[in-house]
Amino acid sequence: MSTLTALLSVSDKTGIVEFAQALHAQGIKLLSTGGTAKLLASAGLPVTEVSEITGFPEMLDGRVKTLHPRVHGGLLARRDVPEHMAALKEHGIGTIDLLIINLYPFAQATAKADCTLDDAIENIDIGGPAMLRAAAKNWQDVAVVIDPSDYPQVLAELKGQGLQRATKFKLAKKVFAHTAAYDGMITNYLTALEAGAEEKTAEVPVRAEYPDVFNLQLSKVQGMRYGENPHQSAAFYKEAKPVEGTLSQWTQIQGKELSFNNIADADAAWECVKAFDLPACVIVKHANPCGVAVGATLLEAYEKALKTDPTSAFGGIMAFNRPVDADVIEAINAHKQFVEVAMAPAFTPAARAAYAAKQNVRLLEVPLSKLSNPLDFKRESSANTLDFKRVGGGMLLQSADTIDIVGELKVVTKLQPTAQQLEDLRFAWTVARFVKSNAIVFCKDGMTFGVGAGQMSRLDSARIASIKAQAAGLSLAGTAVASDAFFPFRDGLDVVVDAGATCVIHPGGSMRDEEVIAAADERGIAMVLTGTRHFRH
Ligand code: 93A
Repeated sequence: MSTLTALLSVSDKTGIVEFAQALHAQGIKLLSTGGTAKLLASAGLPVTEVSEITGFPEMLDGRVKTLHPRVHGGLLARRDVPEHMAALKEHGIGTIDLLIINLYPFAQATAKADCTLDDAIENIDIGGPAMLRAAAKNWQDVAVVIDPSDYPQVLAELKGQGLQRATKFKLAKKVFAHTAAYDGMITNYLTALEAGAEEKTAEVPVRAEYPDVFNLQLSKVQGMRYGENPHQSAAFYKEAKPVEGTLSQWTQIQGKELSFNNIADADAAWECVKAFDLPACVIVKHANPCGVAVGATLLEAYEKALKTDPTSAFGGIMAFNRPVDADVIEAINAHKQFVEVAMAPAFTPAARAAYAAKQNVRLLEVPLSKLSNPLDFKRESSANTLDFKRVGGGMLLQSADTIDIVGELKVVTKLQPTAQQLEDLRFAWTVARFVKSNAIVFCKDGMTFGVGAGQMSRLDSARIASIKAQAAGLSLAGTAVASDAFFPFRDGLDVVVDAGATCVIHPGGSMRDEEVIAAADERGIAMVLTGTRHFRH
């Protein structure tokens, strides 16, 4: 077989020397652009600069490096078409069989606060995508690697029977997804620029309104048998660079394939359980927590969380914020609680063994963050940064609701909450953030006592929460209540106080705040305002 040629041209040079060394060891000829060539040469690799084969120096500040028939001819010529090969021969052009590229870092450049329009424009890669698309178009003859995670497979195949057709096709598909996303990113950035950005001088930073969105590069992880309902088709996509500690980094250690609803509910449970520092357990049904508790141990947290609403917890999705040991699994089994998905940063071997008989239960390990000690994780840093909502013919985009309380809590009643009540109120408030609006959450001693979710009236949510607590045999006497938004009238407050609540936390800000606060004084309870609202639709 004749010698293969690889062209390497990368902005992010991580791992490129090692990869090039491995290619060289396979007898592959190395061709490269300025900066990449310099790095490879300094590592002692024999490398030919693209400018040597084009006979042109890199010009226009590097804007024209590889845009040349000697490069594109070598990429695009079909090896099975004699006329193509004859043309290469006639013009003295060699084939390029492997292309390793990553593009100018447009996303990183535009994410910087001091990025000017000129900086953004200079970070638009032209030659890279042109080569990528050429190689991907000619995928049968050229292997094109855009993603370093593909390096090992490419090397393994080169060392074995040569690059497989299926692999080359897969690599080409990735390229078109990548260049499409790259161009989409540029379009989005330019479209979202503040008015008049083009008039600003080169020194003045220009900002797109939502720079973070441009970092989202999604790739398909799995198709699903169906979506929310059996007649809907569905797939799960993962971000190229997900925030540490978010769901998509799961490893499934047992159980059936995750369904659309499993993943949606698992996300709700995981985001909620991460909000607690103490050992915590969250049970979710239909995207709402139906039991949340903290305890000295996970076992205690689980037993408490289950008590909130054991009926709804059946078939629930459970999340824990500490490694789960066998005692928790044994307790789940003792309660005969059927679980769809259980997730934690880890399941000990004993915990796995305790669940081994129930192979249909899906167990997911999700790293809380890269920190070795799960207790060290930072609440706010491990949440998604963006939220999307699909609407007819468009999409709503917002920064995620990741903050718990901004600033200080404000006590507005004559009665001050006790230290214990304040703790219960904070716990209730944290839970309420993860309950669909209108949310009313009764809590006590680090445990939910009643959750009213997703009602069109706050009053109904309050009623439902107390009905559910009664159904679970829980007394609401002395509970703390959180409401995700203010009480528009005193009626909602009266319902929770009638049910037994002795302190309430809510954002405040209603036109009738005074009336509601007077009602709290009249009923002899403590009321605390957060100033922050947590609608969740
Ligand atoms: O400026 S470009 O748009 N014009 C080109 O002809 C070209 N060829 C490769 N950008 C070009 N590249 C890009 O240069 C690659 O996509 C890669 O990101 C980068 C590598 O440059 P260097 O090897 O000099 O560090």
